[in-house]
Amino acid sequence: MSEVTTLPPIVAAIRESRRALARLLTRIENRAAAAELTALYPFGGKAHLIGVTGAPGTGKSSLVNAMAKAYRAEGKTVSILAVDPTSPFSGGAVLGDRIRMRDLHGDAGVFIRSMATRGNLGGIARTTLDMIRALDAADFDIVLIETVGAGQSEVEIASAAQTVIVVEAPGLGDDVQAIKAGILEIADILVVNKADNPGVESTLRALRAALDLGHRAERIMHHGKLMTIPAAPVVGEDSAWQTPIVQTVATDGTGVPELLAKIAEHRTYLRESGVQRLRERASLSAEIEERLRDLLLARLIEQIGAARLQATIERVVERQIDPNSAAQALLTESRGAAEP
Ligand SMILES: Nc1nc2c(ncn2[C@@H]2O[C@H](COP(=O)(O)OP(=O)(O)OP(=O)(O)O)[C@@H](O)[C@H]2O)c(=O)[nH]1
Ligand SMILES: [Mg+2]
Repeated sequence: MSEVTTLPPIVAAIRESRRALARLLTRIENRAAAAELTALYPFGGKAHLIGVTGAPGTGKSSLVNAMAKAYRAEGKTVSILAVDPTSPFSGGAVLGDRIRMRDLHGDAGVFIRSMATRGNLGGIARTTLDMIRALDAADFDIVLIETVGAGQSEVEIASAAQTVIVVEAPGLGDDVQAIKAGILEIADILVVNKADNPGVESTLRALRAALDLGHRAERIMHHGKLMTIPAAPVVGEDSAWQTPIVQTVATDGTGVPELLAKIAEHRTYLRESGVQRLRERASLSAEIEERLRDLLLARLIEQIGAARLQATIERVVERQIDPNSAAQALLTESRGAAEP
């Protein structure tokens, strides 16, 4: 391909070699890939980013697996990023990978990566964003991001995607898990998986009732903040997206073609309504703000110096000064220190 010669080396490398891609993802996990991320950013934006989240054991890994197979049958390339912030050493990602290795192993059109999570949850969310950007620039048609929907940060990870699928299953308890966890709000598509199990009807009823109560504003979760962005510019009365509920049996692929059809519909909706742009803008602006906050804080702490910071903390502990005055004083002093 003549196009390849014009690509930055890192982009050419990750498009040509899975090993180069894997190594880049490791550097991203280690926060040692700033230059590469800068180089590859302009080459993303083509993949469809699909988040799959839900309570433990609902069948997310099995579903992601079935979706990957169905996309492969359509001739699309697929990458899977499994993030499990709840358990670094057990369950989730590892079990999911085992299922995938059995079903998808040896297919060059599929790339699988699970994220060994470390650090704080906000850091994980940002690393996930960077990894998604790398997979996007590596030119996959589909990027599937799987995470356990157990808390806010997991919700954040899922909503780094363009289309968010919340997976529910009957028989995991008396209540619908997604309603309890508060992740229904971010669902673009709801899946009731394990539709072969008893209790499907009551799960469907509970979800429909919850959806009826929900409002229509576009909401996204980003870096710990639930942001409400303006609803889609409405062309016709019924052009706003109605969250569909799809029933699946991930283990045998039942309902997966219907799910893929809904995902495709959602992508069209995102583009034609302008919602995709709105979401991107909102989440990028939040990301830039957060990065700016981190940079400023690091710079400030450097200017203040560890010793002075420690001394001030001691004074607050001894109640000689209150925390707000302490922060104000440190800021003022750091300004003085920054001047030549
Ligand atoms: N009967 C039935 N079992 C299913 C279905 N989908 C998944 N399972 C089974 O449910 C169990 C959990 O499936 P996983 O795909 O690992 O679920 P998960 O949500 O990824 O689990 P965690 O990553 O641990 O949160 C496995 O034993 C699957 O074989 C389904 O549609 N029907
Ligand atoms: Mg899993």
